[in-house]
Amino acid sequence: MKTVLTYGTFDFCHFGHQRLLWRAKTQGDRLLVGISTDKFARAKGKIPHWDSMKRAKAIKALPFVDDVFVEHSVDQKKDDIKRFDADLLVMGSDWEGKFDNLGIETKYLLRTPGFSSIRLRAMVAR
Ligand code: C2G
Repeated sequence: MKTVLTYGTFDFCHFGHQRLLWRAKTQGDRLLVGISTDKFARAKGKIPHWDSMKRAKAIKALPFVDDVFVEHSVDQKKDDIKRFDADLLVMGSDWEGKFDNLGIETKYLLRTPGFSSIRLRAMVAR
């Protein structure tokens, strides 16, 4: 059973997020997704339109996501890798090189152009 981990805010759960998650799932048998808390999202400079409960439910509802868990900090990955006995970490290319040397393989998949939570938030705010 190959377990894949990934993490994110996933505000609006848009196509770019879904495409990352779908590609991550194809890399293994089980995909577990860390959903940033509202507090951690703010620490990353984001003000999610959807709160963490809604963001987690939207991601959990995707058929290629096996489960979600809480991401409180960018530094919890080593503990999560042990907790879930993970084999692979997958992140979008905007994180290229940021999560190497965690003791498991890390793959960075190209971001999907044209989809951004920031732009969606601006559209909703009008
Ligand atoms: N993503 C993508 N294409 C987009 C937008 C996002 O592939 N058009 C990917 C990002 O690269 C990331 C994932 O989707 O791997 C989630 O995106 P965000 O919610 O923006 O993630 P972020 O807030 O950067 O949180 O510890 C890691 C952080 O929690 C990642």
